[in-house]
Amino acid sequence: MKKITANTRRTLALIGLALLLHAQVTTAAPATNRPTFRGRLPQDEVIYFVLPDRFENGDPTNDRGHASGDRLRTGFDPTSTGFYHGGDLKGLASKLDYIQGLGATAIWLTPVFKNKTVQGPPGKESAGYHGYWITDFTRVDPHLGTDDDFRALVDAAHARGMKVYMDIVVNHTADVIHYKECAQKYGCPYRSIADYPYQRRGGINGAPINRGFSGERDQTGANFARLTDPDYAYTVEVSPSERDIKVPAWLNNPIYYHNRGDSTFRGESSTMGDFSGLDDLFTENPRVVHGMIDIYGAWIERYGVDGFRIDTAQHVNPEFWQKFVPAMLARARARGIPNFHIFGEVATDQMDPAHTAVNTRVDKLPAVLDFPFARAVVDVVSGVAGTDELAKLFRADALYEGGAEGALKLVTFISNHDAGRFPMLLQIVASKLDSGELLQRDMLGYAMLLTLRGVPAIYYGDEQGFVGTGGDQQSRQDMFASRVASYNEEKLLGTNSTTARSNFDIRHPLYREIARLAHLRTTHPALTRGLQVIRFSSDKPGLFALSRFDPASGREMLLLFNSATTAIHQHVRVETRSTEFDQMIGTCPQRADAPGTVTVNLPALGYAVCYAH
Ligand SMILES: [Ca+2]
Ligand SMILES: [Ca+2]
Ligand SMILES: [Ca+2]
Repeated sequence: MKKITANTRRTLALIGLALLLHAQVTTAAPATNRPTFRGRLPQDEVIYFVLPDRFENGDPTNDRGHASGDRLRTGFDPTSTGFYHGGDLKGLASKLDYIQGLGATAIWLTPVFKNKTVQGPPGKESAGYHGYWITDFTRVDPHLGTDDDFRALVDAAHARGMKVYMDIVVNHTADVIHYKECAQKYGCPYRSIADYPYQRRGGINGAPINRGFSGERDQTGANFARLTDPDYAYTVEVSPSERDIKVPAWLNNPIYYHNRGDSTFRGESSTMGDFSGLDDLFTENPRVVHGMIDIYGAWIERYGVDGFRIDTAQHVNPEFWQKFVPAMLARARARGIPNFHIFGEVATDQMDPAHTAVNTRVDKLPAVLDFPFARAVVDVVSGVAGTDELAKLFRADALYEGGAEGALKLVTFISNHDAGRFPMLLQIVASKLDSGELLQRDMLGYAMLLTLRGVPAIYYGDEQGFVGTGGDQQSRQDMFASRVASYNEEKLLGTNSTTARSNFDIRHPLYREIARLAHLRTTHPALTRGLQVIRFSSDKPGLFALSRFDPASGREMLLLFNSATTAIHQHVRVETRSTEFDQMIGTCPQRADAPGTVTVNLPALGYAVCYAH
């Protein structure tokens, strides 16, 4: 315990020094002998994931995106969960101390590109505060600030050795294209290729069009030159006021979209359907492939960002990623970024690693967000599953490209902006947890996230005890003083504060515990780069024990978690060379009882990190 406190204090002192003398410190990087940020591998990072609109307002003059009128024009309504609240890039840049103090080394922020301000049918409108409804892919949304604000954020992060990961979208743009057959309707059913072939207008009995186009599987320019009429499934319509709204200009041509109606997220529609009306790009067309490579390559070149999180990656055809990913990595290398990270969103609410692994094998995505990890940790920490579920998850690392070594680059999380926050998810599967026990289980979940394999992503606000009442808008609370009544009614964990006040409290028990775990992780390669060996799991709540190994020295880091509400006292196998242990976190066995075995004592819902020497 003492040792960790000393380490943490030293790290904080170094950060302070870096603030004063950052030029010298970042170029010399002396005392720690750790690589500079460009030299760190993806698995060396701890990511902080943030929605800038909900984080900090650094410039009240941009809250309405320089538009005027009511919220349907400006998008601004800080009392509504579905509209802009005023947070921006300047605000985020002003809180880098807070984020770095939490132990995060990289920031992933939701898309910064200019969005369609408001969309949705009358009475069901909401705003693009989350960034996923892009119209202009080449510039920053005016609600979030300017291109210069983004550059200042990236430069400030880099100056203190932190990375910035952009959130990008290639699957769709904002909802600008509509279908005549669905006018005035909310939703538009998917029309399949079998029922609506490309070479007939509006169904198999329609007029011949697109003569000679053989379909999306021949992804050559010659084949796509024969696709000239977009009205094979629906009659495409664009409002005159929005005909030129998209940038670059080629995006305004409906021929570059699938135009088959809403995805059911099954079969053919999974890659060719519109995501709730969002215009689904024809990503098989080589013009679209080159266009997207140009768009996102330019962001790497202009700002020197460190990685991309790819939205809705599983809804784009694999051939697209097979071309796009190597192109992005090449642009990054040319820009002096050798360890550019790319991780795709392949969402599932199941503990199904086969589902997510496919996108690393077939699409060749370097990594994906580890949704099965989130499922397993919720199930195990809530007590509805035995600790076997985690053992089963890690056994399946063999399915990913690169196997267990490749799985080190998966981005793990337990909360996010779509599914919701971890303590809320615990309450759904295991109701009637009082707030004390919920806080304990929350910390147990964070201890797993920050010590197990993968690159941990902390969802902003979790460290302030935000819980939320659901996913999506219900899980996107403000860090600055909120005016949303439903947020402000929530009971936060570990504090008497509410979201009606600004919550950047570095003394919050969750902030302090996450910081302790994150600093431990980033100062011990066993926890960032070390492979895992499972020591004990069972089909009931209780002990989950495993070891990770420093890749250089082979030193064993023993990780112990208790998901039961009773104490644990049992023997656990270790390496025979691991005869004594340093107590990094929690209560550790001091020495082996006999070669290759230790006695583990853990309190209810406790955890420990023990380093052999
Ligand atoms: Ca603002
Ligand atoms: Ca649309
Ligand atoms: Ca698609």
